[in-house]
Amino acid sequence: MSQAGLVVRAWANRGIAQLDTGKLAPFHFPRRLIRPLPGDRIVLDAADALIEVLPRKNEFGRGDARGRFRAVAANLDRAVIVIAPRPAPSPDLVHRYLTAALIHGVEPVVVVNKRDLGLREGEWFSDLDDLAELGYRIIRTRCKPQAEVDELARLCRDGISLLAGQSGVGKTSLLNALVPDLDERTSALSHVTGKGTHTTTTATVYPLSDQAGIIDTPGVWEYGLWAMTPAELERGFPEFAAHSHHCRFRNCRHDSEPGCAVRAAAESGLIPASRHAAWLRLLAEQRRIA
Ligand SMILES: Nc1nc2c(ncn2[C@@H]2O[C@H](COP(=O)(O)OP(=O)(O)O)[C@@H](O)[C@H]2O)c(=O)[nH]1
Ligand SMILES: [Mg+2]
Ligand SMILES: [Zn+2]
Repeated sequence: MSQAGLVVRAWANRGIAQLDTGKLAPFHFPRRLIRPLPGDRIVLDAADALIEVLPRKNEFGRGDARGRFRAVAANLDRAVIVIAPRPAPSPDLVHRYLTAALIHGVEPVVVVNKRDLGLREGEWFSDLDDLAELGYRIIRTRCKPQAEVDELARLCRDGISLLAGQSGVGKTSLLNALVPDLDERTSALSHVTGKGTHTTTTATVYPLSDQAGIIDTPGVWEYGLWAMTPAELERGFPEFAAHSHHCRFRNCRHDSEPGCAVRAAAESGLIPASRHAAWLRLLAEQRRIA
């Protein structure tokens, strides 16, 4: 008899699934199958061996040290990009995450945490207004002195949300505020996972309901993109699309080519100059990755 479930954690050739009965089940998988990811829907046999990973609607991931794509999770409904005034975001962090989400067809949401610190956003992250103007969703939260996360909680009620962002911005604190019985879930999970596993570096799904779950991505992420073509990178800048087909050259990189309509749009304020500047930095970064 087979059983269906959701992968909540996977490492080496093992994982933990939340079965549709609600039970947590450890499973193992043969190497010939694709590696299951947190967020995957799977089928196990009666001996808890993996039979099938159901088709994914998307993957979300990052570049490794050699510039190759490494998937972190699957079947996301949104990527929650968490930033805070402390630690301040590195210059292109948000643009990188946005690009990764948009390329994979995952809705990005920028969460500005630690509102209680009272620091003016324009002073520590001047691109935020431009992102709001382009229509990217921005939600402000705080976890201290008491949590204020209602808008984010409402959004996360449906589908799978992945919390991304550099270490220290408050991802785990947000998870605590969003998942009511987090302590019990965490201890149930570590009981099934057993000792000797690097649970502090493994992405984990915390189910909220049949319909929803939140993925925390622990560990220190200096988030980097993977090697990709300029055309792929440009999918991370959808606001260029209305202009780029007026560029003189079909393969225009929107750098210093003559007749570049994207550069002209940035110079005349039709698209934010900060996004064009971010594009040029990520394009240069691609040359280093490749
Ligand atoms: N002042 C303030 N501190 C916060 C807030 N959220 C989290 N922190 C603190 O920031 C630190 C890092 O939080 P944590 O949730 O571990 O961040 P993570 O590394 O992204 O998971 C901890 O000391 C938290 O108490 C907040 O909204 N305001
Ligand atoms: Mg954390
Ligand atoms: Zn151009």
